[in-house]
Amino acid sequence: MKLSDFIEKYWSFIEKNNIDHEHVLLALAVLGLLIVGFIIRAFIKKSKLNKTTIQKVESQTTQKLRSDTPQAQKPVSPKVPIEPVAVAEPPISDRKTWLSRLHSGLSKTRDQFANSLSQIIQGKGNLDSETLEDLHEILFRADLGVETADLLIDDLRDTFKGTDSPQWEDVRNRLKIKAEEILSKNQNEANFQAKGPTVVLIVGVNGVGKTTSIGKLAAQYMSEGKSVLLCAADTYRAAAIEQLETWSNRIGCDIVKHKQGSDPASVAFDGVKAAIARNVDALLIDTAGRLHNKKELMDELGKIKRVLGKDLPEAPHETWLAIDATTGQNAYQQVGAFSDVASITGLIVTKLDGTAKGGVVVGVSNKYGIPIRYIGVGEKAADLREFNPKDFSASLF
Ligand SMILES: Nc1nc2c(ncn2[C@@H]2O[C@H](COP(=O)(O)OP(=O)(O)OP(=O)(O)O)[C@@H](O)[C@H]2O)c(=O)[nH]1
Ligand SMILES: [Mg+2]
Repeated sequence: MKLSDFIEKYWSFIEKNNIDHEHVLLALAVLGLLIVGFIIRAFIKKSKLNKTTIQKVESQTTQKLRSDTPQAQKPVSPKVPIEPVAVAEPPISDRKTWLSRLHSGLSKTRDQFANSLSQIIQGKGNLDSETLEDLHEILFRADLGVETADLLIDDLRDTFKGTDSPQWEDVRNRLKIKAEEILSKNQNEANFQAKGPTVVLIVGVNGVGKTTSIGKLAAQYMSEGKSVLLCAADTYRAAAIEQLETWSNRIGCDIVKHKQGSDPASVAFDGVKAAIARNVDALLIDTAGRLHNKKELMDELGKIKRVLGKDLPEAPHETWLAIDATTGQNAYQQVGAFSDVASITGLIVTKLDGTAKGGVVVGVSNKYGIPIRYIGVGEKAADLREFNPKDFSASLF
């Protein structure tokens, strides 16, 4: 039908039935709007469908990629409790800085080993008894002590038995592995209290680095968010109290002190009382340097220890002996003598940066079975760090 015919028919129908034109036009407009509405709705639905399909495909692809990698992991059920990370690893840049400090701190010891050992091994057919004897002497000279040098040499003999012309690098790597094994077997967790103060008593002979180690430790603990109280129980040496006070001001922690010449046991007693009252995390007690062969000074240490336990029965929770690596063989005698009177629970080995006698760390650990808690490779606060057998052995040889 032509459009003109349709319009003609429409007019005749309208006029015949007496219908209002405006009503018809309104009905047509509503119908048109409805049709347009339907078209728009259909269009939106289609585009949503497309989006969901894209997302579905994307997630399938990601899942496939994950399952293709070797570290593929199943999704963890939300019902499974997530274990808290026990020990926060230091940031990578911080760890890198420490490793380079450790490496350069131990350079004197390492260079001595490297020069002497490589000279001995170079050009030798195998590790015969004469070569092993020479190696033994070098280890002994680096203050590893006879027993520990014996252990390392026996291990080299077994490892390289029948090996023709062993490479210096292989011998060195074997020494690293064995030293790490010796050190690791004596390590344990320090007895830090989950609740209430942990009391740490620091002892040692004169000038080994007790007070500076306490300052460095306090700075570290505080940076980890722990509250720290210092206790100046070295009432003997002139300016010892001021030295600790300077640290407390520098790092912003409190200090318990009496006058110079007062009874160190009574300062320690007050220190524990204050630590309990203020509920600090750590009480670090500095003591006077005492020669290990002076009986009355060693007896005084026994008295300090007894007093600490009066208000806090388990205190001191840790007793750390500071030894100076530069003193070499003398450090062995100090560990023996202090262990007899004060049951030492850990060692702080300082001044590893100034010596070629870094072997003392392995030797003392092996001989006395006491864990190494911290090592110092310089005078800055960041130069004292928790001991790690693997890192240490890797830098030693
Ligand atoms: N190079 C180096 N020096 C250190 C290290 N640890 C401590 N010292 C220095 O050793 C010196 C003695 O340190 P102190 O902390 O006073 O030693 P101390 O054991 O408290 O001494 P007394 O209280 O007199 O018995 C200071 O000059 C420290 O800076 C270290 O790891 N490396
Ligand atoms: Mg001191």
